[in-house]
Amino acid sequence: MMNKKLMVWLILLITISLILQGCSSEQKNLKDTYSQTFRLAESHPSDHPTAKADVEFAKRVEEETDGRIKIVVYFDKSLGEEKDVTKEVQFGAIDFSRVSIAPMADIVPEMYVLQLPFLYADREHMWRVLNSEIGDYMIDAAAEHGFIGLTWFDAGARSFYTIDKPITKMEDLEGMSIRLQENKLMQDMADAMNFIGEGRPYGEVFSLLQQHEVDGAENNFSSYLTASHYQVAKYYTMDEHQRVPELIIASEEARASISDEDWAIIMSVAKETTEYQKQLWEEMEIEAKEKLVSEGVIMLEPDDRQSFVDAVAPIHEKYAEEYGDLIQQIKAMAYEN
Ligand code: GTR
Repeated sequence: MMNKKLMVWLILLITISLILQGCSSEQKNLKDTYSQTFRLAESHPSDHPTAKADVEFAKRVEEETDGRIKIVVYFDKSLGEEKDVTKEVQFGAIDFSRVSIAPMADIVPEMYVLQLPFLYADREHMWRVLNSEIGDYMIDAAAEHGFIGLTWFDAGARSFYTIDKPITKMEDLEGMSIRLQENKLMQDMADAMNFIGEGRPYGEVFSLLQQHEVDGAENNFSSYLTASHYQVAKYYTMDEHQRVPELIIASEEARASISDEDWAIIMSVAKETTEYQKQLWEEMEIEAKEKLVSEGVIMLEPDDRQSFVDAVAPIHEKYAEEYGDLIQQIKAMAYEN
C-alpha cells in the first residue's frame, strides 16, 4: 500500500501539472486570438487601381495569417501628403505605405536613377529592371535609410496635361508652369525642358489647376482621372516622358514587431499582390483612357517625340557622373536578350 505521504505528494504533483496544462492551453488560445493592427497610408482614393491593390494586399495578409495581422488602408491622403508620410514611415510613426519613389528619392538618391525621363523603352523594360538585381539593390539602398521595401507596383507612364494651351512640340512647353512631383530630379527635368517646375503636394494639384496657378501638370491616366484633374486640364499629351515605379514600404518598427513567420507571409503576399496590381493597372488604364475621352479630354500625340527625348539628354549625363554604371546597365536591358 502506498504510504500517506507519498499519496499527498502524488496528488499535489498531478494538480500542479493540470494547472500548468491549463495555463499553456490558455496561452495558446491567447496566441490564436492575438492580433496586431497596422496602418497603411495611400494617397489615392479607393477607386484608383493601386488603392484597390492595397486592399487586396491587406485582405490576403489577414487571411493568410489567420487574422493575426490586420492592415487598415487609409485612402486619399488621410494620413498626410506622400512626402510627409514617407518621412513618417522612416521614423516609425506610420507602419506601411504605398508610395511613388519620387518623394523617396531626395532621401534615397539612388532612386533618382529609376525615374530618369525617357529611361525605359517600355513598361516591360521597367519591369525587367525592377525584377533584376538592380531592383534588389534599390530595396537595399532604401533599407539603409530606414525603409523596408516589400514589393514594387506599376504606375504607368506620366504625360503632360494643360488647361489652355495644348502641347504638341517641345517649344510649347517653354515658359509654362507645370506642377511636378517634389524632388530634385523633377526640377532638373523642368530646366532641361525649359518650363517652370512647381514641385507641390499631390493633394494641391486640383486646386492649383482650378485656380489656374499652374498651366498644367503631369501624371498617368488613372491619377489624372481619379483626382479629377481632367475636369480642369483637358489637353492630355501622350508624351510618356517618365515611368516612376512605386513601392509598398514598412517602417523598421513595424517589421520588428512582427514575427518572422508572419513577416514571411506578408512578403509572399506582397509579391503576389504585385502581379494582381499590374493586371489591374493594365485593365484600369484602358478604362480610364476611354472614360477620359468620353468626358471630353483631348488626347494628343507629340509631333516629334524624339525632340523631347533629346531635351533630357543632359539630365542623363548629369546623373551618369555618379550612377553611370547603373544607368548603362538599365539601358542595356531595353530589349530582352
Ligand atoms: C501618382 C502617384 C502618387 C503621387 C502622384 C503625384 O502617379 O501614384 O503616389 O506620387 O502621382 O503626382 O504626386
